[in-house]
Amino acid sequence: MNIDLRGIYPAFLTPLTSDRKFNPAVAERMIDHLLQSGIHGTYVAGTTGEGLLLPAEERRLLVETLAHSLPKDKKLIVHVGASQKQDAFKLAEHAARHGAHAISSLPPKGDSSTVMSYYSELAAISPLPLIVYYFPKIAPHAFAEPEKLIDVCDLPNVLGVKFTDFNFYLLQRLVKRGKLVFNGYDEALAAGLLMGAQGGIGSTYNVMPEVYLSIYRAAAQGDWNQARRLQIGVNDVIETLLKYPFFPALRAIMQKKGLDCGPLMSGEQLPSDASRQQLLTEFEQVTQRLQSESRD
Ligand code: MN9
Repeated sequence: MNIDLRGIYPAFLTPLTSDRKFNPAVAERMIDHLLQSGIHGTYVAGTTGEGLLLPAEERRLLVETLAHSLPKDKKLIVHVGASQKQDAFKLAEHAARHGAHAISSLPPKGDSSTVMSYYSELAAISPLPLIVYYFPKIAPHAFAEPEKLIDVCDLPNVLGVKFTDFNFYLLQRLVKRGKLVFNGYDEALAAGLLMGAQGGIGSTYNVMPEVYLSIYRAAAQGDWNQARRLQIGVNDVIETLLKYPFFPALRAIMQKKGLDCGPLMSGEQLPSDASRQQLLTEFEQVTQRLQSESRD
């Protein structure tokens, strides 16, 4: 089986009701909105989608809702990482039963050998190919050295890596080994693509998918000047977003677009209404400039 999973994947913001239950109606509207921009698929229940904080039942409902809403040619990658590995294994089977295209997982807590045995069990059990999640900022001990990541990638049924780091040399080595690499830091998508990444997965893709698609297309055409120009523009937006509590900020922007994702499972919020207003004003100003630049 060789499905083509290359492309641009928003890390789906799990919409919740005011009592913090998964909200399928908003999820359907959100995915329709993202599909209109031409995204290739979505990555659900990861860090951005708060997969680890969602009860298993809600995670399953999220996957079922999106599997049902996505057209045949669009792809669904399901993050199955959980605090108990048995839960991750069950979620992997569930994702396969519902027509997802790949699974992914953050590494478990522990050293490189714990991580290696976890991924080898998960990859063996999973009916779907596995995308390893390399994110040294939040899992600094998972891979003691680059070779450990390469060893995990060489396991059977490991298709690729969600690569959230700025070590582009390592990224390129993974590509050279035939791995599908998704760039993970939105602020460096163009750089990741230049070094061989075949797509990107990102949280800020939710609020400006069209710009990331333009970067992807420019890169595919070898128009690196254009890719860099767009990246520099998009980074002004990211810089603005990172001044605020990040996930609440993304949700405030979606709400402004008419897509109310509700509260976060974590309970994190913007500090005040004034801060929300300030964020929305700054976002508006900085994206207006970007929009005029990104018209291809
Ligand atoms: O890996 C995302 N990471 C998290 C993907 O959500 C924790 C990125 O999209 C970053 O949020 C983004 C901002 O730093 O690049």
